[in-house]
Amino acid sequence: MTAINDVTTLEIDGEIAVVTLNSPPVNALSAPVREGITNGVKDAIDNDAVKAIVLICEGKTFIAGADITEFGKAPKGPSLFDALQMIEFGTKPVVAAIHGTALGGGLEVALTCHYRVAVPSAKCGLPEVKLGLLPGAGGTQRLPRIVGPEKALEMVTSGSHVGAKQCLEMGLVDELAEEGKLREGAVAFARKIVAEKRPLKKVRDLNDKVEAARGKPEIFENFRKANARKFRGFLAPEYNIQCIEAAVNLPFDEGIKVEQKLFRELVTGTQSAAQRHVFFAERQVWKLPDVPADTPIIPVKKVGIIGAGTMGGGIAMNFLNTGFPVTIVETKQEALDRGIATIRKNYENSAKKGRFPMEEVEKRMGLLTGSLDMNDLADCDLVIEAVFENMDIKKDVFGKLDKIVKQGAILATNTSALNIDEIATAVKRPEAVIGLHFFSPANVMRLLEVVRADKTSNEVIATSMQIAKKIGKIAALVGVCPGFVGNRILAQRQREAQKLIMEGAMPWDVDRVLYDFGLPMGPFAMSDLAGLDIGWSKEKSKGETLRDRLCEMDRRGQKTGAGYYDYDENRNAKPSPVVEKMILDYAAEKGINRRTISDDEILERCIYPMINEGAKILEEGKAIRSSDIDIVWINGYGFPVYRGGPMFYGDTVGADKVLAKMKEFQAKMGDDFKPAALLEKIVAEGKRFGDY
Ligand code: 3H9
Repeated sequence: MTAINDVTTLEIDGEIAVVTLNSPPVNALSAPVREGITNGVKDAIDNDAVKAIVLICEGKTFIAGADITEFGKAPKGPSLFDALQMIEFGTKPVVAAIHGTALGGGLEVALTCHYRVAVPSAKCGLPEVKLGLLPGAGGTQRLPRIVGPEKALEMVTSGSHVGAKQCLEMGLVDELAEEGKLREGAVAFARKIVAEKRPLKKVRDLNDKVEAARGKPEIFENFRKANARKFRGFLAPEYNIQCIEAAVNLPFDEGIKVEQKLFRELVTGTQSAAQRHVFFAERQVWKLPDVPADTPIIPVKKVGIIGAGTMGGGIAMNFLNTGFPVTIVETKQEALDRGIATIRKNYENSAKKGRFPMEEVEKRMGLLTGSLDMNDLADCDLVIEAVFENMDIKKDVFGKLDKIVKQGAILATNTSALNIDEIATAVKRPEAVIGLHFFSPANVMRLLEVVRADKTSNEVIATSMQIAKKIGKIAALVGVCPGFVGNRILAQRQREAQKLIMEGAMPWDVDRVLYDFGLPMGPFAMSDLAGLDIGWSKEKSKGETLRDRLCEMDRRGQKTGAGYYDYDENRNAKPSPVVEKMILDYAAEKGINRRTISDDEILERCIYPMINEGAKILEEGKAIRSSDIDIVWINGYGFPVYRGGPMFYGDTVGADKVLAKMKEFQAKMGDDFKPAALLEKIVAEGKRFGDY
């Protein structure tokens, strides 16, 4: 065996050369890996004894793509293009031996090889679109030549991973090797192609499938139309489509030029920078600097939930889905029955939609026990309280739990606003108390705010993070403060949105600007969806706020057919003349001189105070890092991924510009816009939010 460089070896096995890459964790195409491929393959070609070459990887996976950390930096070492040329135009067949995931640049390397062998558990995909990119090493030109343009469109715009068996059926893989015996299988395959004198099969020369689609622009137009909602705001899906179009309409080398041009545009743009930031943020968020990695984990075998309402039921489903036995407690039989029936109905609907077989419904329901007696929670390892948002009620529940639930268990609250330190005073074991703030609908939304109270133990924190991962959530560890991280930032936007409609904008103006910015809906459409009467009471309402007046008129949102908007029978929203008049009257009553408000002002007034609040959260240590705030807002509130979250967006705009606007607004409109000390510091030091 010869070492080609630190990450590559070359071994000669009779007439077969095996080039092995070993660059943990994922054999990404860093400069040494590119060098290893180029020189390893060259040495094998130069060796007269060698008739064919196998390219294989050590560790958990085949090459999982370009090295994302290299993007945005000056290029170093041999280019990927050189490595691919060495393989494709070499004089000896190269067989890619795939295990784990051949992704992005990794699959592009494999597609440039003359043959591909994979183990059945392997997966292939071009996930660049998720990083705001397109496959820039020939993937968009080679993939459709094997799988056809329709399937290629689907793969490059979804970034989905395709299993080896399906790859075999599609022709992406030539042969499956026995699981665990990839090297033997790939070497045997290489010997076979030598013995059979098979040609050097170059994917670039396969033209049948792309030619068959030539002159059929409707393939692309229909695809664009069918996915318009999904792709809204993102650049990369459209650029990927244009590359597949080029593969269909242009000769291979011309198509490559289109791919390279569009790749360069994306890789240097802000959307891809934002999406790459999110990729790393999603991995960073699990790392807790002050909770040691070897912190003991509490074994969680049984979960208890108090409250079978919308929240409690949704939370229970997360655990049932992943095989945890759950006991759910209510105070009244009727409420318990209703809660359990809703869970069953949700599962049955999912089964009907084909998400899982009907037997699965019974399997999951079989894990659920309903009870009216809190004593049934005694042997739970984790209890999550999801009762009415009222401090006295919560403290009462925790006081009872303290007496009932076994020592060592985690006592969690799903409060979205109450002070968890105060809740913890109701028990004699405050170290066991933590916030697990699920977002509604709790069985769907990916975000979980794990809220650490003053006395929460490291064991409880580490276990909560691990449980979050098990149930498929993305968890951010945050500290106790009003609204925690997500809702605290939301409050800034809601306040400004309300002020804006008094000062001169209409609800639909504010909503349009925020929708166009990329949010799934604006604040007023969101209020209508949630219901304006949450926390409103008819008896106490005195018409003091616009919301009071809307509710008093029974305009309580979508459910009553009217709220800030009027709704038709299909729940399509229309601006409401009634609301417009109400706003004008209300503003007149309050002596507000309405003025024209620009779209820029709407956006800056709604978003910059959010960024400023994020800075306050950081300076108070209520979030570990700026990127955790981005994770919260992307996964809990639909902040557009291609803007990287509010803090990354702040860096895109520039902290200095955010600060200048906050000061300008403060001078005109007061201390709602008082800049955070950290914002001032970041600007003074010429830093970015991302540095925190
Ligand atoms: C591309 O290929 C462009 C080309 O078309 C064009 C070129 C011209 N680079 O996810 P994990 C790190 S774009 C650098 O926790 P898993 C990751 O940050 C690329 N680092 O493991 C983490 O680091 P840490 C297209 C990478 O087992 C560690 O590896 N490819 C890369 O759950 C472990 O990762 C992709 O988009 C990378 N490419 O999942 C694939 N990938 O330990 C992206 C990972 O410090 N990767 N890291 O936190 C993945 O989808 C998953 O990592 C994978 C493994 C499925 C491979």
